[in-house]
Amino acid sequence: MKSRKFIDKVTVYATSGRGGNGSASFRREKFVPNGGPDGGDGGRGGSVILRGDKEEDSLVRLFFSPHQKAKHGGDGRGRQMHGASGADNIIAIPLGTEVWDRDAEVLLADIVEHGQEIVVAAGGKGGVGNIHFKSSTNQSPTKCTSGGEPEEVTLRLELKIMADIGLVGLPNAGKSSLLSRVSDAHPKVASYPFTTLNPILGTIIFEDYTHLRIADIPGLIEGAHEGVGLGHAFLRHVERSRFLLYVIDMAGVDARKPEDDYTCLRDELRLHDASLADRPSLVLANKMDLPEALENLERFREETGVDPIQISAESGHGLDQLRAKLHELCGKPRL
Ligand SMILES: Nc1nc2c(ncn2[C@@H]2O[C@H](COP(=O)(O)OP(=O)(O)OP(=O)(O)O)[C@@H](O)[C@H]2O)c(=O)[nH]1
Ligand SMILES: [Mg+2]
Repeated sequence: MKSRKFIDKVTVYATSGRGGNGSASFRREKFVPNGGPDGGDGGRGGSVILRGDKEEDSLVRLFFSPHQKAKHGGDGRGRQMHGASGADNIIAIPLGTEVWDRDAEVLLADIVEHGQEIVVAAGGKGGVGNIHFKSSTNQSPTKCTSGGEPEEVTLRLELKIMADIGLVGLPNAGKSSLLSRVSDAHPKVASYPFTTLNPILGTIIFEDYTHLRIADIPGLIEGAHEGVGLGHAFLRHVERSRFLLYVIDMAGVDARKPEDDYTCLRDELRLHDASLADRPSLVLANKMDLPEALENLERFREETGVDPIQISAESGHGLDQLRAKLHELCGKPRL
């Protein structure tokens, strides 16, 4: 499987282009002794612009080239020649990226739509040529202005995946197994905890061609909201999911009690962000192919008052019903 570094936070140093200088020049033509001023204006400097792009899914490119510059404007010249504008530097970033001014700690923009733009460093204005300073009292002005200074800004970009559905569960609960069965993603599945080290996005495509994006995040453990384990760094990726799927290992393969797992998950989410506990959700009882699962299910129902949807990510049991339910519940998909 192609492995790719997952980068969800980067520092970017953006510098716009300087404006071109205005020119102080005089017309020189045969038989025209005092031709008057003809110095053109400088071109505007290029801006550094961030633009949301639905095809982008990582900040990895910026991670490897954090210094982003735009071109300087050209200087104005004689014969009223205007300097060329400096080209903008337009950078495509994934939807769900927060753009922060790193030093001021101010949120500049939250890029959530395809094509949404923010100018993070505006190009310097072009200087004015002496042609504009001619007046009745000054027919030969030598005055012109310099181009505007470039802007420099240090940004922090933070990607929060925008999935329709977020999978949450303890390590080994079977989240990645489920993702690989219902979506087009093929995450690594293994019998040891913390197999998944980065969030993984998959797409579920339905028969009517609508689709939902589903995010698998590394397993959460108790204390995750305080930074224990791996999941804490990724909890923010579920913040934007419209819908949560709690994946519970109902067979208790790792000698845990499923009802404790469920309580632990809800607590961790609530402590991370109180609104997450109220997010629409479904509880999935996974590993129902194992005999212990049936026994545990009774107790789980009694203790939590929740009647989970029974599935087996291994045998495929219950997955068609689950897909149908997701289709129905998530309503209009976010395209
Ligand atoms: N018997 C059975 N085993 C399952 C089922 N689903 C997953 N497993 C097994 O459980 C183990 C963990 O599965 P994963 O899908 O890697 O679990 P995960 O929740 O993604 O784990 P982390 O990435 O570590 O958080 C693997 O050995 C799977 O084969 C199931 O429905 N039945
Ligand atoms: Mg996994």
